[in-house]
Amino acid sequence: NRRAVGIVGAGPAGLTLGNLLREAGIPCVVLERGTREHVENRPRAGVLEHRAVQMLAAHGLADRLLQEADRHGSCEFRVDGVAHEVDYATLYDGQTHYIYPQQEVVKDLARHYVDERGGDVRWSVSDVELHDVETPEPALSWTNADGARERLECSFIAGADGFHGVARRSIPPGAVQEFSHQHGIEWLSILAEAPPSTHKVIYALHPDGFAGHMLRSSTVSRYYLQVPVDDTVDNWPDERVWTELHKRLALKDSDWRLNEGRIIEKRILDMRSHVVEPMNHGNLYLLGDAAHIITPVGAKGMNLALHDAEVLAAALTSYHRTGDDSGLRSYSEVCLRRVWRAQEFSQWMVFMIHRSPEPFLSRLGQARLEHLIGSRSSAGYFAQNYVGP
Ligand code: FAS
Repeated sequence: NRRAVGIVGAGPAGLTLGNLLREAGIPCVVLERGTREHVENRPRAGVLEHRAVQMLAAHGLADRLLQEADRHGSCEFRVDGVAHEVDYATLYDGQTHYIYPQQEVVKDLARHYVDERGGDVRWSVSDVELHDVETPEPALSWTNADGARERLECSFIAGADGFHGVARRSIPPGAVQEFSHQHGIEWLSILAEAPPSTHKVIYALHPDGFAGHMLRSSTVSRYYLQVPVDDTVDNWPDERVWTELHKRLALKDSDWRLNEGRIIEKRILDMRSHVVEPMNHGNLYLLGDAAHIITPVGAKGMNLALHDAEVLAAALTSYHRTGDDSGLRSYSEVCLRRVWRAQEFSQWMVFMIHRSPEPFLSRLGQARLEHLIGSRSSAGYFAQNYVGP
């Protein structure tokens, strides 16, 4: 029997790749350390780029998303209590963002892959190991949910197991270059059962720091608060969170109010970027967070994962069908071009919406924001990168 593509990780990257390979008739098996219930209920990202939705729809994976997702064409920069709206859809051929929680994307991907296409996922595995990735006969071994050791002879291995996964760590030191950058910013990420307070994303700049009002659904909202580097969640009881959010998001001369609700998640996000080059080693291909980490500022993480999966699926399909390996040889270069562009945009945003501890840099960031608000060409650059090149 034909060797299968072994996919480690059932997040957006792994399940998209599984669906696309399954659709192309290529045997694949997904290994996931969590339960299906766990991965389908893990709140993370919430914004999908226009092109990512087009890709999912082209493969029959966006049915519920297209029915339920909100579409956003503008966002607001609130500077010292004054609102400035940027209508990025108008500036970018009417393309919009889709607001749809990541766990709903994963739920849909699992439904299509497992329930509708008979795809093979091994849930609740542990001790996954990669073998012989530098040979034409790589393999995966793991301990299954019943405690028995299993092995799969693979044609290729796809490492879609996130930043803390096993795939990247299986690459011998020195075989890839790792770029890492700490942005020197820390966010408190908050998820609350509160209906959106506006129907757009708000980036608020206040003398005491940045605050973000994101959206996830009609009943749940995500917020971000810039906190001192090395701060901890323990310093942020719910009451203090709401006081700070009300203060930083306040709008001058307006009766606008921030909705409150039960806080269901608080976590510290250290704003860092990380990129592995190349994104493959032998017959191991990394995709999604296993290959790159980006700050949530530009809402790029999940979108990059979906793009990697699309490129890798096309390359593997072409190779399995015709033996043409050009897509596999160019995989890393094609993905990294988009990854670095997203990193550059994310850095541009981080610098613009945070007050730097260094006054000179703070003023530069402010000048950048004033240019964005006042200039159509700068807003065009923002729109093109924000909605997704
Ligand atoms: P994932 O991490 O989603 O999936 C990897 C999968 O591999 C997981 O299911 C994991 O259980 C499994 N796995 C790991 N190790 C394994 C092993 N050894 N064996 C088997 N399975 C293993 N991005 C945004 O754009 N906007 C946001 O607002 C945003 N918020 C975020 C908040 C948090 C708290 C986090 C952690 C990330 C956030 N992100 C955000 C980024 C996030 O959305 C990622 O970009 C996205 O999950 C990437 O998808 P995958 O590459 O599939 O990785």
